[in-house]
Amino acid sequence: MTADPSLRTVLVVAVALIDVDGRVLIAKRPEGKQLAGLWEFPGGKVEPGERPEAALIRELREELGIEVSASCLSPFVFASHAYDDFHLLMPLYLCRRWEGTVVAREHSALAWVRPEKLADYPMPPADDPLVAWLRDLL
Ligand code: 523
Repeated sequence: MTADPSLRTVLVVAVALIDVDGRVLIAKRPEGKQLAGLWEFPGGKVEPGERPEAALIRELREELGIEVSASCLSPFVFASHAYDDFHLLMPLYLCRRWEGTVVAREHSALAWVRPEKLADYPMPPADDPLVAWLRDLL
């Protein structure tokens, strides 16, 4: 598929938090937001002038109430998807260490899921291809 050059690009950062049992955290997008009801890798938009890792640390604090340090974030793969009105570019980071316990502050639900079970959860199209990459890695 060729990208439509007239679409603006939105940079979003996301993370696969991986617990000691190798399960991955996914979060359900709440009613009223775009793509409501789908399960995503948590994250959000990078603000102008913001470093991607700083954006992810901020989003994880706001959305899940956890503290992550930049040294614990390893870049893994890029997702790229043309939604109807913008093109999403989204690096996925891996993270195995954080402080605090995850709480759904902005999502309607959270789930810790074994990599081979991730495909059972409907996800935004940008996140879908990441599942196979994670399954191969974990
Ligand atoms: N996605 C997406 N997958 C994914 C995320 C975190 C986001 O496809 N794992 C899409 C969903 C939205 C756009 O990226 O169309 C922005 O994500 P959003 O709304 O979670 O970013 P926020 O929270 O920074 O945006 P505001 O609600 O506008 O503050």
